[in-house]
Amino acid sequence: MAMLPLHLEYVAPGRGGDLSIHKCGQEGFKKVVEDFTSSLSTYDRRSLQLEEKVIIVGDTRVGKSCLLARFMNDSYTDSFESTIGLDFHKQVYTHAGLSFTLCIWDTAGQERFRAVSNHFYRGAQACIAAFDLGVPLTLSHVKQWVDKVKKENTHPSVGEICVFLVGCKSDMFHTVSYTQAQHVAAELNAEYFEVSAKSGFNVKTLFERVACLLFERALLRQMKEWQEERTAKVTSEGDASEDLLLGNLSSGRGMDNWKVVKDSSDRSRCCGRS
Ligand SMILES: Nc1nc2c(ncn2[C@@H]2O[C@H](COP(=O)(O)OP(=O)(O)O)[C@@H](O)[C@H]2O)c(=O)[nH]1
Ligand SMILES: [Mg+2]
Repeated sequence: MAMLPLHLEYVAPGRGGDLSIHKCGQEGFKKVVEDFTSSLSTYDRRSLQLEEKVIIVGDTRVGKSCLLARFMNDSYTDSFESTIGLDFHKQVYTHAGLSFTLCIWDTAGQERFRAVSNHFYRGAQACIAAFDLGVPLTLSHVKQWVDKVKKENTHPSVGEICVFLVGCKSDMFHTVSYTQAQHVAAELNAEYFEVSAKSGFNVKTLFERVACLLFERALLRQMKEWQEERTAKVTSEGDASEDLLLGNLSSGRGMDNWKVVKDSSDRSRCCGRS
């Protein structure tokens, strides 16, 4: 029985590569998803919980909550008042009959470094490290935030966390240049996006990218579990279809085939939170 070739990993610009996880193009990835879903029973498909957690970190007032509000409600207000404590949203996508939940956590007013509870960081698969393009000091604090996120997610089963460096308020005068921010992004092995919650610039693109990467991650983990179960069961000669399925892995960068099915306010059962 062939072993699962899970050498797939997040390849960030700092490591000198294509941003895609795999190299075979979106068609190949679609085929993998379709083969995977068609191999599942209706019961398995319904019970499949593909879910990942992304957290937004960064200094206070850099624009984190406005960014999230723009993404979730397509709205913006200059005097955004967040509730004190952790804030939590989820976005559910479907793709090839599979449902995927992106859980997004915001610190909601607890940005003083020690005030954020460890519960906030744990289990995150991705981190949006935000800074204000008009306040260079907020960029210099980003590494501290990312280090903290990584420190709380060291379990080997979690894998390396995906980091997105995000320059907020791109509609305003920039005192941080694109080159400066790119330099920090490279140090962090992060992808860099400039966004504006006010105008909406790049907000959808950012979250789509996060969702695509985390969907792949969730799916690969599920497939690995699924294959391990099968490997344990099958005692006869290797199953050729498995090799074909896994040999075809590729990245889906865009969300063309995705559909948002709900912006749920149901806060139960998301990324372990109850
Ligand atoms: N011009 C501009 N101002 C923004 C933008 N996003 C946020 N702000 C301003 O920055 C303030 C702080 O934003 P907020 O999202 O609450 O920051 P947080 O503390 O990081 O969550 C807001 O009240 C807005 O006045 C943006 O995209 N453009
Ligand atoms: Mg906030």
